[in-house]
Amino acid sequence: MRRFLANSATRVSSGHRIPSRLSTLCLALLGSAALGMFLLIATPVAQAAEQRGPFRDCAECPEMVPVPVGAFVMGTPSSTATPDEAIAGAEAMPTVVRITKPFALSRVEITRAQYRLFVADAAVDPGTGCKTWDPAQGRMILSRSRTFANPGVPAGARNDWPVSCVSWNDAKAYVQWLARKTGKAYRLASEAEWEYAARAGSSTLRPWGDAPADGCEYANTFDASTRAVYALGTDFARCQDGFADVAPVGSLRPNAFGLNDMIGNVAEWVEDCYTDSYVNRPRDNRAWVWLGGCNRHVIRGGSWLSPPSVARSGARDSAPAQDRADSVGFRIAVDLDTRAERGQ
Ligand SMILES: [Ca+2]
Ligand SMILES: [Ca+2]
Repeated sequence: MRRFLANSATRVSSGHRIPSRLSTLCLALLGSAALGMFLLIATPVAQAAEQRGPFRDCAECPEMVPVPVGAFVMGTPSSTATPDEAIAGAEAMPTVVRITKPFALSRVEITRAQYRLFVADAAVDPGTGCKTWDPAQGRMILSRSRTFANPGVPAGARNDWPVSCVSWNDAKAYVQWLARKTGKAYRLASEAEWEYAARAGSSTLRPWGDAPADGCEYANTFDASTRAVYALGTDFARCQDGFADVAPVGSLRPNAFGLNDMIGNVAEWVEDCYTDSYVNRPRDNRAWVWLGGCNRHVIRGGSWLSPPSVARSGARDSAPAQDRADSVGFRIAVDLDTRAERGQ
């Protein structure tokens, strides 16, 4: 795999630059409705880690974007929801989280080409069986012959489509392989890191604001473009994102942290075990995982098939660790403090 590792730590010059300094993050700590109070927290962000721009750890490695450290409110207060967006469960428990450990996220979802490289190099069996959209039945069905290379939607084999039909176990195997190949601390993002990066300083329902109809420049969801082909009975974003189903990664505008497709395209596995509560969850970078593991893991961001009610920064989904679906993929994270410790 000499070619794979041929160009270590490539600086990406054309990517989005993280602002060198954000003056403050004003966070509304929403607490209980009984208290009915807001607490504004001014949190200086931008430490050493985000001074660097996007990078790759090898020529074939995913492009990584440093995320500024800071703090945010994880979850969505019910008061900000519209009548169509019932906020419930853990999401309705806004929790202040401090992201103090520098990390980077892949700018886009892991692509089919990147996943194919892993499958070939690690000589893993990608497995078969994937929940795919069946237009005839108008619902997801389990197709036992589908794989990441043949997920059903979209048909074809473009390398720059996000990989889908990959389980949480598959995503874990990918990051462990990449960590071995590069010697860097690659991993899945924690749920807190994911939401922090998706919000990118925003406290609205979506990174661009509250209105779904304002998001078609930023997110490939169940919009008018998709509804024209997939006649679902669900609500849709009343704008045209231009993609009936999966879009090539990075086709739409990035958020304020320079990350594309956090909302929509394919939904994304994160590290955390799933529970429908934020009570006692970690309030920092850490994933919330159980000793001995767990079966269900969290999925974030919604997909091209997601109506506005779930294509939001704070919305959560989950699935068993072995499940695959053609609307679910992943992106990856890497620790930056480890990089600094190694003098890089
Ligand atoms: Ca769409
Ligand atoms: Ca996504």
